[in-house]
Amino acid sequence: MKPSLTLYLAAPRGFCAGVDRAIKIVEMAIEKWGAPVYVRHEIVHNRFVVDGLRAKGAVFVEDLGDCPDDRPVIFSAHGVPKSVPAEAERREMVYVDATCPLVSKVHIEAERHHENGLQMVMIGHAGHPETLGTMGQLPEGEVILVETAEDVATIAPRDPQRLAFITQTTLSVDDTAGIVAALKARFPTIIGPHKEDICYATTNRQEAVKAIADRIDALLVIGAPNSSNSRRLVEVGRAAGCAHAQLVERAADIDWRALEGAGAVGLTAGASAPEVLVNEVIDAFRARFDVTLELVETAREKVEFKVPRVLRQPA
Ligand code: 2E6
Ligand code: F3S
Repeated sequence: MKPSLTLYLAAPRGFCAGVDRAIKIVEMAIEKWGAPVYVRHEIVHNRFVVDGLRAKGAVFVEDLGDCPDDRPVIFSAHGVPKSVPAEAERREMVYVDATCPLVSKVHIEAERHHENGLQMVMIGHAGHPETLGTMGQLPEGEVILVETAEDVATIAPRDPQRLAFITQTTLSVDDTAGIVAALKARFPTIIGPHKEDICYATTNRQEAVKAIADRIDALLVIGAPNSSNSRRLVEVGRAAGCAHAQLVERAADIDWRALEGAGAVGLTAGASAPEVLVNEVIDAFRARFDVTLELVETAREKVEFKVPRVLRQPA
């Protein structure tokens, strides 16, 4: 007899509209131009997605310098510094920008504030491609990065009266509120978005985790170690009181020993994790437990983004 276990499945989970669009862009580019199509950086942070596209003819590189001039190149969903399309244009390359429109919105915000003479503070994670891309919209020194509320005390803006802030789209909603409060306390005239620039998908996936956190003994988040939004889901689960929260890329990564004696487990997936991996994990649970599946839905998402026009036209 298998032990009983309730699996609380969070909704929304998994692919967001920006990820869906970015993957379609690569697939449609291969259909239109044939293989190989180059992709600068993982199109989204998921090995399974990247391997699938590679099998169809995508070639993933970190640097535009590794792409030939005469093949199309796609820029990943996380966005790129301005220098990247500038170089592609200089080399007369065919390129398609798969930057999520909600990241592009932040780029535009930064440019607008810069045109108004404000220096920017960006709340984000150092070295993350989205942060590099967003900071790279403005000249060097125009964007100051802060990662924590403690960082706010240490920055030295040019004119503390003329500042605006922007954020990465995949941050923890609660941690960011603390950083924004610290910025507003130190720089009372700072201008920013209504709350922050965290996207709808990040917000909804964190809310769904909070809704299951007090019913579960453990939380599993399907996502990659380099996926910011997925890692934030693990942190949100822990902050909501779920001591045992694991990030797993797929079923084979599950630490079953840590789940011994668990009667209720929560399951969610980051915005770049495909639903096939969720099903794989559910099947792995069914092989070991007598599973009762409970869907906990905290929001319904209807956001869709169109692919760029160049891919909607015949070759
Ligand atoms: C682009 C922008 C935001 O690491 P991160 O969470 O940013 O990226 P992915 O690829 O895991 O998630 C989708 C995404 C793309 N999020
Ligand atoms: Fe875009 Fe948010 Fe997804 S910024 S790629 S909708 S996680």
